[in-house]
Amino acid sequence: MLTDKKKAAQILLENDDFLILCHANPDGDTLGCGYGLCGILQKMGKRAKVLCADPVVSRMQYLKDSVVQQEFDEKTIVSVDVADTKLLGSLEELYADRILLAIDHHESRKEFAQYTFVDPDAAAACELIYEIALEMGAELDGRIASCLYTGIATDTGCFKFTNTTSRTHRIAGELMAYDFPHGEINYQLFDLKSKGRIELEQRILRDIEFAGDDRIAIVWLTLDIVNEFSDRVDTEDFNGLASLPRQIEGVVLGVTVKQKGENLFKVSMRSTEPINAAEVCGVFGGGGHARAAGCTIEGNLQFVRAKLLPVLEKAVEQI
Ligand SMILES: [Mn+2]
Repeated sequence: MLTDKKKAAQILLENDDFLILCHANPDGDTLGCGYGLCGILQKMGKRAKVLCADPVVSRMQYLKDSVVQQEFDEKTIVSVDVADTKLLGSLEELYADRILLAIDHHESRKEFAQYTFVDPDAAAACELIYEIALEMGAELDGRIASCLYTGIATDTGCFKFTNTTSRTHRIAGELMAYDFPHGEINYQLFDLKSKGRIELEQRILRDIEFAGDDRIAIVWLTLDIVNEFSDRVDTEDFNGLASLPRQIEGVVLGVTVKQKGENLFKVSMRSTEPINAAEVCGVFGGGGHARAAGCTIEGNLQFVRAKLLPVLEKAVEQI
């Protein structure tokens, strides 16, 4: 059943022994919600714990460290930032049909909990946790605020994405009234790179390919490069490369090609208006959003390159 933040607050106030579920392959929002809500409930004298199918990456470890890990038999299960029980990963089987309350902000989502509070206008689910906390009359502190702030900062790309609203800034501003190192957090989340990652970027940028009068930039992450760097970087360091080519002035179509197998390539595209990345990826059976999309192409490197280039060039031809 769909419900509102008043009822969500009431459910949290009336129950105890909470298990909070985050989605697998966790991002700052689901973890910020999980540990933030856990902190809020613990501060009210309730028992609460957080569970996620995958480990927390080191740069977000402070979220996990913000609460006391409690051991008890859970009675109330809440999911945060989870649009579909599939996204719970290995936890799906155990908990999917026992979730009392789902708090989420995804436009397209499945209803799986007894009560669902969803607000797609929220840039981050952490905005909703903050509003529910106010509704509950909960007392916050720096540690709780650092969790909720992290979710908002990460889901908005440090307040840069178009999903950022005045409400986002207002809530972030209210959270900043508590004592936590927001400058340090943003540095860790958005600027800090390992030495291996910088070397990896250097390696792929060495072979960056330009096409379509420099309006297309392509970077290749081949298996050779992955193997060369696998002992120097974390798996996490191979992510987030798709934004690199788009940073180049004049490039309207940034493409990152990751080799997944000898004859399997995953293509990520980032575009500038009016280039529709989803349409370009659609040529290869992929899809996504207008500004960010992806597809998979089978074949060896030469074959994939020969397939891809003319389609990319055609896409930038009309502008
Ligand atoms: Mn989110």
